[in-house]
Amino acid sequence: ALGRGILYPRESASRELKELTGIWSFRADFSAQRDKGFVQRWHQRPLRQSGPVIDMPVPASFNEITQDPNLRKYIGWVWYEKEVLLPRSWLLNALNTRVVLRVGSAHYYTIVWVNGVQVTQHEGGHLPFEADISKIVQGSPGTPCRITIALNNTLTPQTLPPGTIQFMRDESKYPRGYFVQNTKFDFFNYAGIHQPVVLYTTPSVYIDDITVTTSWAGNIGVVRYQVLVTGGTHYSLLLNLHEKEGKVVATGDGPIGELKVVDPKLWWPYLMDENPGYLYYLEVKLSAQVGGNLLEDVYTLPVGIRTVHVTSRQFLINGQPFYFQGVNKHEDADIRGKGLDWSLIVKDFNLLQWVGANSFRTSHYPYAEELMDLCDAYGIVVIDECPGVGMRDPENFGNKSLAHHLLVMEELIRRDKNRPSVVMWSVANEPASELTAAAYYFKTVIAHTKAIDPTRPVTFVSNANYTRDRAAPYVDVICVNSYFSWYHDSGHLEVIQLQLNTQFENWYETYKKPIIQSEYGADAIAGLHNDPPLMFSEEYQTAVLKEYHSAFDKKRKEYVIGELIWNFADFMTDQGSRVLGNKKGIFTRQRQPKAAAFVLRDRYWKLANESS
Ligand code: GCB
Repeated sequence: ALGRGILYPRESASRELKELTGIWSFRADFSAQRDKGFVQRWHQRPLRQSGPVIDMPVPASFNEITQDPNLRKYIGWVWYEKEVLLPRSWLLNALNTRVVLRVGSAHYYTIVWVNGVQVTQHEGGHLPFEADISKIVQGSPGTPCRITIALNNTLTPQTLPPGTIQFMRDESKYPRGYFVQNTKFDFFNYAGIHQPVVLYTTPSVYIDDITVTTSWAGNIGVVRYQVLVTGGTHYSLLLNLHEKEGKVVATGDGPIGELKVVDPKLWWPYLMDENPGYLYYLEVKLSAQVGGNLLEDVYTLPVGIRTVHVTSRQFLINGQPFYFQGVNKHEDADIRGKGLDWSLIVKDFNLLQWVGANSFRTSHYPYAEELMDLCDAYGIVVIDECPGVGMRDPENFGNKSLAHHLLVMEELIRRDKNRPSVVMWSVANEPASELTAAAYYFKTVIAHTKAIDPTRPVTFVSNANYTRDRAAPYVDVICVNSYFSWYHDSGHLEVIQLQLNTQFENWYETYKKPIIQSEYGADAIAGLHNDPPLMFSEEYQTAVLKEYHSAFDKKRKEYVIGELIWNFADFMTDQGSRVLGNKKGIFTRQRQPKAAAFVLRDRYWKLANESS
C-alpha cells in the first residue's frame, strides 16, 4: 500500500552517501500556542535569523542536552537546521542523479523543508522517511542546501503511542495557559531526531525496493526475490547471491525470481551454531537507458536463509525448537536519551552475548536499523514491536487510531521485512485488550500484518485476564507479562511459582498456543542490599528471578517457549512513583551488572549447554 521502498541507504558503485551527523542549529518554540515558528515562517530564512538558536547534536534526544528544565519537559514544536554544501556532481541534473534526504527517525510529527520548500512530512517516531530533493538542490548549484526540520512531540489519543494534553485551568494553582502531557506507558517520552539524517544519491532510474523470503529443503536453499524499480520502464536486472568474501553461489535476472543455493549455510540464532547469523549478500544490478545514456544502479542486501514456523507447542527456526532466552530492551541512555549511539549499541551486544541471551523484544517501539543490522549479523533473534504501547483508553481504539496503526505496521514491515533476525511482529504492548473495541481493532491489525507479511507469526503482549482478553484469539503466540510479588502480593516471594504455574495453565488450556513470558522482574537499586530479601534490594531482584526460573523449568519442555527479562538495563521514565526511572534492569543504565545479571548469566549458559 505504501507503493515504494525505504531501503537502508548504502554506498555502492552507483550511490554516494553524506551523513549529516553532528551539530545542528536548534530552537524550541516557547510561544504560548507553540505556533510562532509557523506564523513567522522560520523555514524561509536561516533559523539563526529567526532569533536565538543553540547547538544541538543529531542524532540525540534534545531533552537532556542542556541545563534548561523547561527544555527537558518541553511539549510542542522544536526546530532543527543544518546547512550543507553538496558536491558539484550531485547538482548537475544532466547526470541523471537523484538526491534523496532521509531521516532515520524523528519523534513524533515532523515537517521537512529544503531551502524553504516543504519536501515531506511524517507522523510517528522510530521509523524512517525520505524525500527526493533533486529538483530543489539542482536548481541552484553553488548555494548551500539548507535543511530545516520541525518536529512536534505532542501525543494525542490517536497517535502511537497515545497520550493526552491536559490543560490546567485553575489559575489559583497554575500559571495561565499551563498544560502537561499525560501518557500511560512507562518510559520517558524523549524527543528529537533520534536516528541519522543522510543525503544519498541514486541514478534517476533506481532500485526502489527489494523483498526476499527464504526457505530450504534437503540440501537446497531458496531465496525468492522481488525488485521494485522506479523512475523508468526500460531496464534490465541482474542479480547474484554471494558469500562475504565474494564467492557467487547463485545468479538470476528480472524483477521476480528464485535463487537456489546448493548446501546453503543457514542463518542460525546465537548459541545454536558455531557460526550464528550467517549472511549471504544479494547484489542487484540495474541497467537502464535514459535519453541515450546508460544508467546503472547497484544495491547489495544482506540475506539470511532460514525458516520460521509455529505449532501449538513450539517455535521452530529451521525446523528446530527455539527457546527465547532473552531480554526486553529500551533505546535509552544518559544524555542522549533515545539517540543512536554506536558505543552503546556495540556495548549492548557484548553484554547480550556475555549474559547468553539469544533474543530480545524491541519493547515498546522499533529500534534503529543500525542495531537491527547487528542482530542479523550476530544471530540475535528479534520480536519486532511497533509503538502500540499505553493504549489503555477506549479513545485509543477508534478508526483514526486504527488507520494509523495499520500504516505503522506497513512502514515497520517495509523497513524490516528482509531481516532474518526478525522472527515475529508484535503489534502492541499491554493494550486494554479486554475492551469490546479491542476485538475488532486487533483482529484488523493482525490480519493486515499477516496480509503484508505472510511469512512471520504475529503477536501482541497481554497483561489482561485470560478469560477476558479479546485480542488473544488472533495471535500465533501468546505473550504474557506478570509481576507476581511486585505489583501484587508485594514482598511475597512464595506466591510466584504457584501463580505463574496457574497463569501458564490457564492460557494454554484456553488457547492451545505456545507461550512466552514476555516480561517479569523486579526493581533493584544497584548497591542496595538486604537479607532477608526486601523489595528494591539486589537480593530481592535475584530472589524473584530464581522463583520465576523454577516455574519456567516446569513448563519449558511443554509449551512455554521463552522468557524475556524486564529489563536489560535501567531506563528513564516520567517523574512520579519511580526513583530516577525504572530500576528493573539487570544492568544499570550505565551498563554495569547488578547481582541479577550474574544469576541470569548462569541460567542462560546452563540452558545453552543443555540444548547443545
Ligand atoms: C510492564 C510494561 C513495561 C513497564 C513494566 C514495569 O508491564 O510493559 O513498559 O516498564 O511493566 O516495570 O512496570
